[in-house]
Amino acid sequence: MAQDISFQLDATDGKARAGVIRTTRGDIRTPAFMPVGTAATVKGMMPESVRATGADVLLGNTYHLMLRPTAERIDRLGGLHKFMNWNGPILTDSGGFQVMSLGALRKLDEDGVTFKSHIDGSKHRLTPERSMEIQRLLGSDIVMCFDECPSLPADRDRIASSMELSMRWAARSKAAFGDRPGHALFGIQQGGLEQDLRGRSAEALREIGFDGYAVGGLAVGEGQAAMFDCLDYAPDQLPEDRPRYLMGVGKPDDIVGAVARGIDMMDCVLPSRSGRTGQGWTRRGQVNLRNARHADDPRPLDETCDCPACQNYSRAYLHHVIRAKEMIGGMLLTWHNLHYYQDLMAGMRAAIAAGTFASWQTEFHARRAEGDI
Ligand code: PRF
Ligand code: ZN
Repeated sequence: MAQDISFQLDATDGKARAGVIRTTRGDIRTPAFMPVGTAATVKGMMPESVRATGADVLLGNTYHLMLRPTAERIDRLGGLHKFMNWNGPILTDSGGFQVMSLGALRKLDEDGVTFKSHIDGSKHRLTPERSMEIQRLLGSDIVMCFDECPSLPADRDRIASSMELSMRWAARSKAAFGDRPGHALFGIQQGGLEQDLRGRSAEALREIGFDGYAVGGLAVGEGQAAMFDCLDYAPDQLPEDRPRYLMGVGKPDDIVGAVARGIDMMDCVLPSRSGRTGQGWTRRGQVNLRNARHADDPRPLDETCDCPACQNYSRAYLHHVIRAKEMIGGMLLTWHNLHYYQDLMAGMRAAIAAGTFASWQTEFHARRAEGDI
């Protein structure tokens, strides 16, 4: 019988944690950053290149894959890992959040949500049971509960009733998921920026019992200061011996602040999406390669980076191919950005293990304050 997924905490430094999630498809070193492979691809990257940046796990999306090419087709073709040629672990989001942000004419009721596809306008329905079925057909290693996430600001009553609905859906997700050795189910805490609602949500999830716990409902318009205020207490409300995953975050300084507050996993489209529009992320902050100041610059984007973009190409070349809309522009910047994000995670893991995370953070912020040079 397949082994269950386990979480081993190796070191803590303040609230920051370093460890490893063991899965049947390989280890996930935490704190972990998960590149987003929404449509069965991390856009512009071959899977072996994503792996070469240091990624241990990818995120896939129920919402996109159920519409195209459909979960049933991926299942017939041997599952998502085989379909996209990624043999490491895959975490899949459950679809509710993407329905609310992308789907048209959404109609929410107690049982689930009906919506129209952003691709062809066809009508679809997601419930906790159907989301669990889709994530099973995909072959996801880490399955997320079906939840609802209100955008902020929202009034307290709306946040409370939405959280309560998500907790009823969490119980239904757990029942529908069943007992699947080798596969994990994560609960998702909601409750907006209300500490007591977050506490009630955490309590409901702990009562149901999950393999890991996500902090959902953040990075939805509240700003970094408000998100950090919430993260000062939200991770502490979740079990200490399970991975804690902050969904959809973020910029490098968001990620560092989240890890400092006890978060173990994160995902974000930012390094890949912004790479395709010419944004490079380095230890000195954000660099817009479209800017004319790079047109004659023979230096690499970051002279201390050992990714292929920085080893083999100049800022002038990156500027040229981005401006000319050549495919390699987005490919090189995506590679660099994912490499930078994974370097950042590796640096934090090493600092936490060494007990030097506070000085690591000071250095991180000092470099960024200098800016691009
Ligand atoms: N729920 C789910 N997916 C998500 C979120 C959430 O709250 C967020 C919020 N930042 C991003 N992705 N299921
Ligand atoms: Zn680089």
